[in-house]
Amino acid sequence: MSVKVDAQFYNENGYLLVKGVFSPEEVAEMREAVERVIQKAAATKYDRSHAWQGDFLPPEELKKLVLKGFHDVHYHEAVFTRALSHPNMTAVLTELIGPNVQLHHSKMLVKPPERGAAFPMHQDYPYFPHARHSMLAASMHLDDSDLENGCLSVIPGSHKQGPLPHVGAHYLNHKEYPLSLGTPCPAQAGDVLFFNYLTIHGSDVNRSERPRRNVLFQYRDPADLPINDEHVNWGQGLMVAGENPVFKEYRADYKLA
Ligand SMILES: O=C(O)CCC(=O)C(=O)O
Repeated sequence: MSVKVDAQFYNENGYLLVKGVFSPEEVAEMREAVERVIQKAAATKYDRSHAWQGDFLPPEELKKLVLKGFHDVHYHEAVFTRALSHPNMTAVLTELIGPNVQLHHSKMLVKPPERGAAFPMHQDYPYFPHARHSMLAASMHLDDSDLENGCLSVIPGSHKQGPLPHVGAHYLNHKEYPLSLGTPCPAQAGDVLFFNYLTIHGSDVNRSERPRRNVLFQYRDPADLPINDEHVNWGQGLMVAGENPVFKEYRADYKLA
């Protein structure tokens, strides 16, 4: 299976939807793994909703919303390690980032039916700023997603504005950047939406009777160094393509809590 990559579109617009990166069998295996992570967490103190809080929705509505949002899923289930280094993924990543590609982190973002949380418009930059802005997200769809179940929306070309002020380094002023400003990116299970960490993006509440399960990987050029060692994890720096030219000069400073 080979995928079609329009790097010029990505460079101009800051995002690219690539169809059919994963087969229905691979998607089914990952859905099962997502369910296992949720079930395992349910038996621990880590089981809480990760729905974003703020002033972008009325408090009564926010209270009802749920996001199963666990980080570092590739340390829990090997199927995600295979996915993040899948030949179709690296085929796209090397076109968009360059020959050397390094994983930054992984997470799952599961919006349950009827009450799946929203993400107000934001850039990912403030969470893990880097010098050269090579960082991008690859959001892998495990369900068909559309506006009803809270698909991602992006503002095309917004990456060219550079870093913008976020409310408490969290999200953009929602009056200036309502979700309706975005271009919805409906996708099918197995498709991956790639977007730069400066591209403004967000997603609405899942009001449908279907789940919206996405798993997101962030990647960078290893020579694009972080401005500070925020958002690091113990195994950060897995190479998925090419070589790491700065291994001796830089390694994330991770301390066990
Ligand atoms: O999956 C989504 O709908 C949005 C996720 C997102 O924006 C993020 O994790 O930064």
